[in-house]
Amino acid sequence: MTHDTLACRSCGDTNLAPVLFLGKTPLADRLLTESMLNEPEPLFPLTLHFCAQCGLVQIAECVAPEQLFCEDYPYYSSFSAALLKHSRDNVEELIEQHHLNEKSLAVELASNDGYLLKNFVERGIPVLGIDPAEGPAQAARDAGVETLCTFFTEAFATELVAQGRQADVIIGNNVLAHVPDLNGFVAGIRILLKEDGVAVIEVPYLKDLIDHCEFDTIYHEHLCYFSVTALRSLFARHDLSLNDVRRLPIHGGSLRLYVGHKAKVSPAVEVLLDEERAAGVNELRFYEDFAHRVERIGESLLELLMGLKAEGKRIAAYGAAAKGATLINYVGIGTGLIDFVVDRNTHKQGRFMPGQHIPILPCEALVSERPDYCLLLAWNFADEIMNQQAEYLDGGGRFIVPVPTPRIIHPSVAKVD
Ligand code: JHZ
Repeated sequence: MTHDTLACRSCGDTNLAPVLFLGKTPLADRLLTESMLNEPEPLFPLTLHFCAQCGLVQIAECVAPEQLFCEDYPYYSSFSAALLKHSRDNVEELIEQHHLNEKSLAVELASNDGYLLKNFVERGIPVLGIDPAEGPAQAARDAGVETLCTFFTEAFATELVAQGRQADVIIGNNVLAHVPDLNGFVAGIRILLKEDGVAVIEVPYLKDLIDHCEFDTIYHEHLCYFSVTALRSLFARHDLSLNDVRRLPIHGGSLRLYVGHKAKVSPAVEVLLDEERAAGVNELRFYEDFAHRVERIGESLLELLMGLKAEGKRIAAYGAAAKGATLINYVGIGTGLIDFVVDRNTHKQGRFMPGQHIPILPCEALVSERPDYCLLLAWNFADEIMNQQAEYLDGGGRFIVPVPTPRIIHPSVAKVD
């Protein structure tokens, strides 16, 4: 882990204000095998900081990317139907709007298991996936998506261009937050993108994180947390223009950015910048009660779970998500409260949650074991999961949503905010 002089990953300013300390937590996607349970588990501090100079929020700690993403990375995008649909719709729209054809090239940075690029492949549009995680990269290749297993950097972009590979479209979903050399990564995008190409980038939205107190989305993979204000200045530093932006519900609230060489800025950008100014997103006061709100969620969730346990109820959890690891470790939810976690991702089943060592089972365990309550760690997919778990709900099972306020969801209330 590195943490020499704390400087903003975007503008370099060293005057950063701490806003939240989540204690020392294990790596969120380092799911343990049975034989790892008796080994010491690395713990790293997790501290959120705000840069008043450019508005970027970041964690102070930087765990080596090789340690985070290369060793047995268990996250495979294709296990959520909602995410697959979201990605397909994105691709369809890009093909239409940019008249992509068999002479175009679509590159995805952090292409994972090919969940998105396969849609271009189906339409006969050449693709290139880039992802450092061997397992997901191999799954993408098996699905017919050309994938290079490596990190995307400025130097790598230069190499691709030297080979004659420049992109009409660059997709980068949920990757910008993961990159230690943020400026090098964006410089790479500028190099790889054709003169009239578009970079389409999705990031979880900082304003949603703070407004809905989604503190569990903070973990060591996520180095940065972005506002439109911070993003615009990041791209401008590399002569790229943030031309359009949309707010999307995915992952608890995200931004989709459309970035190009030439400035053609839609009014939506100014609207969001105004909203951020009005809400004070670029000022420290916006973050001042965040730590206190996080603490209250932790206390009230613990109280809720302990109360149910005292009544003799059995509790499980749904989703061995990275955010679930932050939640259970920060709050201190272990095997005394939760019997098991279920997850559809076959690469996660049979493993144990980091820190708390709760076993991960297939989703069928909810019906066969019939826990009275199920803590929804993957709350961002609440609708999809509740629809899929009709049998558990019909049998009297109930879900608990942890954020923004811990509460038991009744089946009639299918929609979760
Ligand atoms: P999910 C991921 O974080 C990974 P995580 C990453 N760190 C990132 O940046 C963010 O997303 C944005 C399972 N599941 O995707 C699949 C079911 O079992 O919310 C996952 O293990 N059944 C790169 O890990 C987990 O839940 C289902 O029906 O916090 C969800 O994890 C569905 C829909 C999901 O994100």
